[in-house]
Amino acid sequence: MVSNLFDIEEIKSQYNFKGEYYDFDILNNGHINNTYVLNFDYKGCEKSYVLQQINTAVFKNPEELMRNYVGVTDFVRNKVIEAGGNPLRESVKVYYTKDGKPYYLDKSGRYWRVINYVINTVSYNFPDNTEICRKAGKTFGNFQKLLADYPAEELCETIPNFHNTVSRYNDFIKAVEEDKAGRVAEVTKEIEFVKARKKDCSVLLDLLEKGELPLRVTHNDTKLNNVLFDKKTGEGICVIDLDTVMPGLSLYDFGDSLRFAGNTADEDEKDLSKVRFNAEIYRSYTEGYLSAAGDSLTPAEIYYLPFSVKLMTLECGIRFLTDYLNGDVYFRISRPEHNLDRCRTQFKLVEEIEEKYMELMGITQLICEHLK
Ligand code: GN1
Ligand code: MG
Repeated sequence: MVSNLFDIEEIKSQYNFKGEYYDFDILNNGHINNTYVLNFDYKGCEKSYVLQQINTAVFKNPEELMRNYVGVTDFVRNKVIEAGGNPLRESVKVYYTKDGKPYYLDKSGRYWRVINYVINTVSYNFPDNTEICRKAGKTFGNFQKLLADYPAEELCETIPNFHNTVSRYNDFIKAVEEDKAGRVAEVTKEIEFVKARKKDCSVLLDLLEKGELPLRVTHNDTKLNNVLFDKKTGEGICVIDLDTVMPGLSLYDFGDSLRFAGNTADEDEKDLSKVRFNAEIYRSYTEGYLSAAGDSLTPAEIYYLPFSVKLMTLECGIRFLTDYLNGDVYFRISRPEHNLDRCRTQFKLVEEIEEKYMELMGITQLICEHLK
């Protein structure tokens, strides 16, 4: 069968899949890559693989990206094995093509990769309860620790300046000046919102430059739906979506997680009265995160935890707004004002975080005292 999404016969001819292919599901949780689950019948049992088309407009060097990806997944798998875990459930595995490559470049120039499908897991777009967040915090905290001795010099920057908020701000200013899609006039309020917070954009980068925050190997895309939870035990078992594992700040990962999980509504909710920042989610995520990663963090990294949530939320809002101004060329959208709606939820959250700032500082301090 040839779907207009991918040619299964061509893909099948490249890989040693086990069993007879029968159908596929679309897994489009993310805004960037196209992801499918390929289902096979293997001796009467279902055997599935994940097929992803790498978005080369976003990841301009897919071959370097796959070098990172294999390096990181092999490293994590070895750590899981050392710890006596189950590598096929607790880590991502890249399948190689018949000619020994970790990706397949098809005739039309599209890059594909195949990875393991972890059965009996669930992921959440929305935290049903604070326990899920505590577990997500623990899982990302562990992941952070796991990568602590990864040789950072071996990693390429798959997207240069990915969480460089100053560079994101400059891209935004450029988009305003160019006004490619003729949308500037309708978003003056949002533009002013960003300009009023220009100073925030450089805070963490200045600390990094002064040597007050350490450069680490980080995930950089720590949305809740990038953790797989075991359906039976409910524990977070595997971190996925490893395209942006690069040198970065631990605060990027922490802040981005809470940007997403701390929101009481969806990232693209139109009704802003539903968008609040949930301090209880902050508390449980931070408890989980610090219980796993706390002893490897510096006091400065801990002090800036609440600030990082504000900054990563502001940065994400800036990115959505920039893309809206540029005519929606980066994030996948499914309605005309999708990026604008996303930007507005992020800015509403920034306001909420600003209001609750002292409360979040207090929660963090209390957690640290308990953990001592
Ligand atoms: C993108 O594809 P997804 O949804 O995992 C983006 C993240 C943003 C996120 C916002 C490579 O991630 O940086 O935070 O959308 N990934 C990339 O939802 O740009
Ligand atoms: Mg992602």
